[in-house]
Amino acid sequence: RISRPRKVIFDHDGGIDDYVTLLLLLSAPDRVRVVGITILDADCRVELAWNTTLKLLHTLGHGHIPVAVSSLTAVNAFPDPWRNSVLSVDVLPLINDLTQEELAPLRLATPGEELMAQLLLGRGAPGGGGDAAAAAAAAGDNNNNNHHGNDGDGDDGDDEPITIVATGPLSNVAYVLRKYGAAAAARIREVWWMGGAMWVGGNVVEPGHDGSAEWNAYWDPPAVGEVWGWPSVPLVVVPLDATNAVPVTPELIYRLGRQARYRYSALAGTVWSRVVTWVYDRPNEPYYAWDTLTAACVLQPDLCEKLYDVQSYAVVAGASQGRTVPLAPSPEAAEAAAEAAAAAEGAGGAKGSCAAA
Ligand code: AGV
Ligand code: CA
Repeated sequence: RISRPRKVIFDHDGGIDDYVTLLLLLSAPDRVRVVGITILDADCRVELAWNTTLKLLHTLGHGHIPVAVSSLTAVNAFPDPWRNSVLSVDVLPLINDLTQEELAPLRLATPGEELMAQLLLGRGAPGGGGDAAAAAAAAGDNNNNNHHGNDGDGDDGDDEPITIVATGPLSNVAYVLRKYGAAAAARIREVWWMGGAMWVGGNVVEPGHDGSAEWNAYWDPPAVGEVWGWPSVPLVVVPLDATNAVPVTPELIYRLGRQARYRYSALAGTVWSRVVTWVYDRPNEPYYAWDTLTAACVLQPDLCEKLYDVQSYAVVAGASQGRTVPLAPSPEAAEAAAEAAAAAEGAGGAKGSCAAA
């Protein structure tokens, strides 16, 4: 069956895996059309992340995609060493054949959160008429059209809802829903979010925190609840429960090396090489392809073998700040418990007989 590529807003936060995720999203134009990119000043130095994103786009012939930096700020900031690591991608010779002067005009003055609103409520969007669309347009940057023309800002006459792939904190999405309400919600096909930790431990290691939160949730805990509070906005969460299965290993990078004649593979392998030594430095908590798994599931839904309907909430204060708390036991635990109960019954309730089962 031939279906059109889905429109995607890539809302990232400049981490190392966020760039591999960008490569992945650009690499499958038959499935995904990236209509805009917003960057949050979270797991990066945002000025560098902006340049790096533009350089990657330019290098791969996608210079028309609008890119804007959000003005929203942290509740709990990322550690500086992680934010600094974007420099190791920004300097890659493979993406640096353009000068600062060539880069400068590609920078939009529009705040990222407003670019997101504009892309959703674009002029041609039926749901986006009235005040909201006018406000979005007014908040915009007059230069926009110079850079992306009508290629994907939602004003190209089709009203297909847009998928948001969010690989950082949910602040931009929460902002847009808060400010533009149902008009914006109606234009969102789905939000795919890398974040949270449901039935596994978190990855925040900070004084005064109990370690139960995942960083994207911890950076802006209230944003999680705000987005989750929109029942009409379908949300697919890819939490640490899933991403723990995808550490960045030398084997992964060797595989990309064997297909390095393809530009995307060469670039992806090179970007991953910046974090591979984590397998030695922190064997129990290496770098993961967190965000990349999330985008991979958008491109290829059957990768996602287990998709659960989960009721949960996010903790916004105290030692568990940013923790995402599911309201039921994990489906695996529930299944195992049911099996154990059945086995115990089958064995006449004999003690110990269910362990082997
Ligand atoms: O918690 C995972 C999120 C992902 O969006 N980010 C990194 C990914 O881009 C935060 C993060 C957790 N641990 C990290 C992180 C680490 N060790 N280094 C950098 N970022
Ligand atoms: Ca990220």
